[in-house]
Amino acid sequence: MLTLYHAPTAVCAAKVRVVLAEKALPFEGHMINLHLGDQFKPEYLKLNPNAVVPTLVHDGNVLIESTVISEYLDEAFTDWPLRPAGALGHARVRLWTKKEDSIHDTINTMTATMVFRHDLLQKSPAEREARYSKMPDPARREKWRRMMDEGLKSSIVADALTRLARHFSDMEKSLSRQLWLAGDQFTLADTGLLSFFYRLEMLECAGMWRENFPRVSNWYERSKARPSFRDAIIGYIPASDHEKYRAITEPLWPQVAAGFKSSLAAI
Ligand SMILES: N[C@@H](CCC(=O)N[C@@H](CS)C(=O)NCC(=O)O)C(=O)O
Repeated sequence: MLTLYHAPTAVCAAKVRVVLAEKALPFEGHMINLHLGDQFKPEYLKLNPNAVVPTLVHDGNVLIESTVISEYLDEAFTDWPLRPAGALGHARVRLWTKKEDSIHDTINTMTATMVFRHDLLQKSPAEREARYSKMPDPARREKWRRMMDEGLKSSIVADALTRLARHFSDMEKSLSRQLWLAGDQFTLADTGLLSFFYRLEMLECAGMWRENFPRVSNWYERSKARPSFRDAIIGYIPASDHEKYRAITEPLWPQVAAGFKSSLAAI
């Protein structure tokens, strides 16, 4: 029995839902309301001391970290493999998923400075501080304080844009040699990025790859055509979120585009 603690729009949770969908694995879902702070409740912290989603429970065993969970599922359920057989194939996939773990931070940065900041700035400084102070990791607390104070002008955003530019460039090179990121098979290297791309698209930032990386654009369109994308990502996102994100982020894109252009020139 598989139980997934997740949230509809959380990109790391969606990453695991894509793996479950690709492998046709049924699961029982428990929604954690991140806006209401369910992730900080003592009973959830016992499962995931980092106060984040996803958490997977398989036959009573608790697993955290989306990449670890994805690899676990691929190893525990061998139908519809998402890695090539053998040590070399696993290593090739691992190289991508390792990079993707650090790319998650850039998606968090762009979402927080473009959308969450818009909401949080409507709260009082004391309410904002109360929210940060619940985050178990001091570095994460500090990052949130700075992102909320500095917004898109922050050097945290400039750093995120540079890391994204490098990542797209690495993808473009890899996709010039093969169909998917780790070879000619669709693997965890690909599944790990899809919800990140969709989030950037929701933030009206798809121009980052559409205007600069044709192979990456083609890879994303092929990935989006897979049923798992519809079932595990799009199907969970309410239309109201799309409208809200578009209204907030469309006017911000020119500023992000200018920063991204400078990052591209510098890599
Ligand atoms: N490295 C973790 C990151 C998990 C993570 O940051 N999850 C976000 C959603 S994508 C979350 O739960 N955030 C809750 C919060 O910010 O309070 C993983 O890959 O599982």
